[in-house]
Amino acid sequence: MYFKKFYGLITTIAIAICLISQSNISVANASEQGTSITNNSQSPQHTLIAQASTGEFTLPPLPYSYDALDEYIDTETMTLHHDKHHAAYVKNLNKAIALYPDLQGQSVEDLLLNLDTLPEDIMTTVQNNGGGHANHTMFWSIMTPDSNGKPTGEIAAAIDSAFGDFATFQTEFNDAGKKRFGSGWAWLVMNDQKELEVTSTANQDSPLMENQYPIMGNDVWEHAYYLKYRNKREDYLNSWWNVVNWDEVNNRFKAANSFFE
Ligand code: MN3
Repeated sequence: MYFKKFYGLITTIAIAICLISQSNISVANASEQGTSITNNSQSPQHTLIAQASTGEFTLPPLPYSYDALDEYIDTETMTLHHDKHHAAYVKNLNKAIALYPDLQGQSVEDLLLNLDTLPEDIMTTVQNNGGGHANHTMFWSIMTPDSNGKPTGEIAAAIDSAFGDFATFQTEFNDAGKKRFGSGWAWLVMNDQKELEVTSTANQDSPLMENQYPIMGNDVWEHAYYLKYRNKREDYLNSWWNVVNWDEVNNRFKAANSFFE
């Protein structure tokens, strides 16, 4: 009996230590991953996507479990999408960067903003895989199982002001995703006039390539939805609003404003 209690206590302590050290690890990774776009150390989520000290980009862990969004995005899709597709973009980006030590230390955002200055033999690889890394890092962060379903805070007012109301914005955003032929993304971006726009890009092209800041984007590659929604991209686009993390979209809206200051 005594030993059972003792053993139980030791297990509890061990689990607690594990949890504490895990949270330390994620904080360490977050700060290692980059410097803040806004220079606001209290907002670690709007960081640039930086290389680790080893000169490599790393696959960020999902900020929730693989099955957290299951009602709208199934567990198998989330697992393959993160662990295989996103991981491949990171791996291929690293392979390209490894050829040019001068590029070590640059963030993904910097690489994408200055694509045309890169060595020609890696330009397309960085466009596709740097874009893939930036787009997916954004994508995981702007989803949550605890979505409140509609915009809050400053982005709510900015959407109303730019598009009339949330429903009109949703329709425009969904249309951008629906009409994207083949693979790509639907976006809400801020342009360099600090105006909000709905756009769409092909493949893994980032809005940063057009000097637009990606505030939120939905992945309309078939790999993002086909297992659950099959060919019905429109159903996926409509469902996706149930998992949007408006707190993080607000963080990105602030980062967008700082980006063009
Ligand atoms: Mn994808």
